[in-house]
Amino acid sequence: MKLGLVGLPMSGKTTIFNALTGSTRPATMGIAGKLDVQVAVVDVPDALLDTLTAMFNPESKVHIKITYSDIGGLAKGISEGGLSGPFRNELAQMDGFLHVVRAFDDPNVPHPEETVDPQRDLDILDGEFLLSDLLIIENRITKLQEEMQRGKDRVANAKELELFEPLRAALENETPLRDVELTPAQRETLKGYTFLTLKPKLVLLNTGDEEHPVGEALHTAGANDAVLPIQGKLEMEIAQLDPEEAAEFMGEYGITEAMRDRVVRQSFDLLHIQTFYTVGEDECRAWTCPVGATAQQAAGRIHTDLERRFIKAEIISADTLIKLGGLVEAKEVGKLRLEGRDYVMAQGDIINVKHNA
Ligand SMILES: Nc1nc2c(ncn2[C@@H]2O[C@H](COP(=O)(O)OP(=O)(O)OP(=O)(O)O)[C@@H](O)[C@H]2O)c(=O)[nH]1
Ligand SMILES: [Mg+2]
Repeated sequence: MKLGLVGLPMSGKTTIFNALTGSTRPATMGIAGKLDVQVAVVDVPDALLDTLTAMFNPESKVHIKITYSDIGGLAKGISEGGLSGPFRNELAQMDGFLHVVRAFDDPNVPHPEETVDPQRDLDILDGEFLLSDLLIIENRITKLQEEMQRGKDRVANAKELELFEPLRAALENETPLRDVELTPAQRETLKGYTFLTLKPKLVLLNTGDEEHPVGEALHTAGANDAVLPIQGKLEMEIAQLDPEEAAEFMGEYGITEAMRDRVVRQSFDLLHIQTFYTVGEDECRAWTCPVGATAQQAAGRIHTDLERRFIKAEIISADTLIKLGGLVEAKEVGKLRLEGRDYVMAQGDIINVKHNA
């Protein structure tokens, strides 16, 4: 899973990147318009996986991984005439955005817009993404109309135009594409375009050391945006402590859950994905699958062969297995279920795929 940190200059992207990844990247001032990317891959902390590993004592333990990219260089006006290729390519690779918005005031930290106004800043960057998508749609519509006039692919082109016209109208009304209702077939057509406003977005409101109630800082966000208030600098300091010190520090500041864990949880929700496990003496591993995925589709996440040759799957929830103490015990009391290909996976299921040779 790839998450991109975006935001206006000096909003705290690099600080939060360090907090999320435990990196110690210096907070140097980026240059507006110059793409600057730093990447780190981190294991998703997972208490259930830890317990399963303690039970099975396998040779290896594999966490779900998240790739965080600190994407510097976005700024006001950058989409005029279209976002440049390197920016779009970078942004297009992301599964979702963590949009950092500055709510902290600090006389030592210059603000590109002079004053602190989180709602304005959120709207500025959202506007840039809307404009960038709009330009792509307008170009496409022009091209489709030209082709139709020449009599090329009339039916297919008419269908695409039918899809794109309302999308253009939505963007002109400042509605991101993620808020437009689309059929699965339409989503499929749009996949090739990597529209930025179609990607899930979590707003990280960087409040600094003070409390800024979300409702006060962001009055129009919230209708469709998920917002997480965080104390960027403090979280970066916590990420650099050892676990014991970190717990003590968090206690002092009344922080009950580290930002890293909150961001992961909310990102999973936003991307509609969930966790499942495979266990054994060789390996205990956490995987992701879309919410609603069937057992056969989950098998495909492990290996395409397992999906093709799928017969049945043994399923038990990790919680139940841990309570019962092991697979043998679970089998004895009939809790290890045999499920067919259409079984819908639940969060925290353990799967053992039975397949054709
Ligand atoms: N007071 C205060 N300062 C912060 C906080 N978070 C970040 N800063 C400071 O704000 C400045 C900018 O932070 P960065 O994390 O570098 O911001 P950025 O968005 O990566 O900036 P660019 O890369 O230039 O776009 C740094 O001096 C940080 O120390 C915070 O929570 N409180
Ligand atoms: Mg930076």
